[in-house]
Amino acid sequence: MRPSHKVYTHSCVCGRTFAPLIAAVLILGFSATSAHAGNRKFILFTDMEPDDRVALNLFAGAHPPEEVLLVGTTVKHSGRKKVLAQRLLEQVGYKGVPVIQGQGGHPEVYLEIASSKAARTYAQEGENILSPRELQEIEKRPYSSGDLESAVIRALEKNQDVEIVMLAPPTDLVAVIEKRPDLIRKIKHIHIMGGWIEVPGATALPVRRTTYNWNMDPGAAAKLLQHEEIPMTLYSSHVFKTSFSGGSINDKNYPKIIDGFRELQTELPSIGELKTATLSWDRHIMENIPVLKPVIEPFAGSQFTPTDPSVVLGIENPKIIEKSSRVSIRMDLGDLDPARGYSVNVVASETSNIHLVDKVDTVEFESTFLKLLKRLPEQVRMNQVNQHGCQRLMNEIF
Ligand SMILES: [Ca+2]
Repeated sequence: MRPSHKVYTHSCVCGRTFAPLIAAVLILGFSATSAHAGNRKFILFTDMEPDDRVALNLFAGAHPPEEVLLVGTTVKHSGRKKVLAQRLLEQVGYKGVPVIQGQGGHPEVYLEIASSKAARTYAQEGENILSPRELQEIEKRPYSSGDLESAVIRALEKNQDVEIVMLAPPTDLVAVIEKRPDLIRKIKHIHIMGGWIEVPGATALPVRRTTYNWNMDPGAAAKLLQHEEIPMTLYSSHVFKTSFSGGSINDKNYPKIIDGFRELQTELPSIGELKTATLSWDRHIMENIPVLKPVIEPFAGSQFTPTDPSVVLGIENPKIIEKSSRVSIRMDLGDLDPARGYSVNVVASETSNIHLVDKVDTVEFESTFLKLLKRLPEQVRMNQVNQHGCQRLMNEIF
């Protein structure tokens, strides 16, 4: 019996009234999920952009809900992101997983960097997914909250060997680490998307400039990277430029993946709404960066970047990482190119526990992706059996 069973049965809201039924459902659910369920414990951080929707769907195809301690939303209107994340998680059978709002802010509080302007100013998140009235009501709520910081502290206090899946800027995690450095030992691994691209410099050597996740909170990113004692796997933007031509997954380069999504669109609401979210995002990018229109338009609504999904695929199958190296990374917060981002210095270091992914095996990437997509409907059904049987109480999880 997995340890998580104990936690799960203890936290049933409705256990007394429907105990025999719940017991039967749980047994069914657990025997069904045990084929590929371990007792891993994850905390996920998301900004709910379309590629995070892809990543969260894939994650739900690989992990039963009892492996997820909580999901935190961060960046910009993190309250709206919380509502959208809750909706998505319910659709994939993660209803009992707490979704907690983290740090955010109005777009103007973030640093003005030209390369991240389109993403910074995207305000139509949730259109055609939530009703205009719901969106209006949500808009009045606070953009930012300290709830996520407190929830992560409680989760780390009460658990060991926690794996962090960081699909967004590390603002809230770094706040936790600064306040409670004693909790660092509870973190087993950080799987993180962030990094830089390589741009031509004054000399023959390219200059590394930070990309969106780090540009949205450069201070937090710089601090996290100093914690070389924490095992991390870093998926940096520059790798995807070289491993994937054009940096996008679409009908032309990965038709089987896009077909896989098409097949699930009507069956799974989480995939149907992924298309809606992607279309809204693509339209915004085309309006704001007209030069990208010819590239985006042919695949509008049916494409995404492989970065955040790769973090989840790498957890499921480390073989997608063809090559990695131990590195020390220092961001120079005094050297900002307002068109791109901060300069980054990367050196090999045998004593650092930061593993930088140098190359993605695109064959493994595609086969793992397709495997998880294929598994998703059945795993969602199994997740739902668990979630109907038992809604976890937040206090008892933490
Ligand atoms: Ca993201």
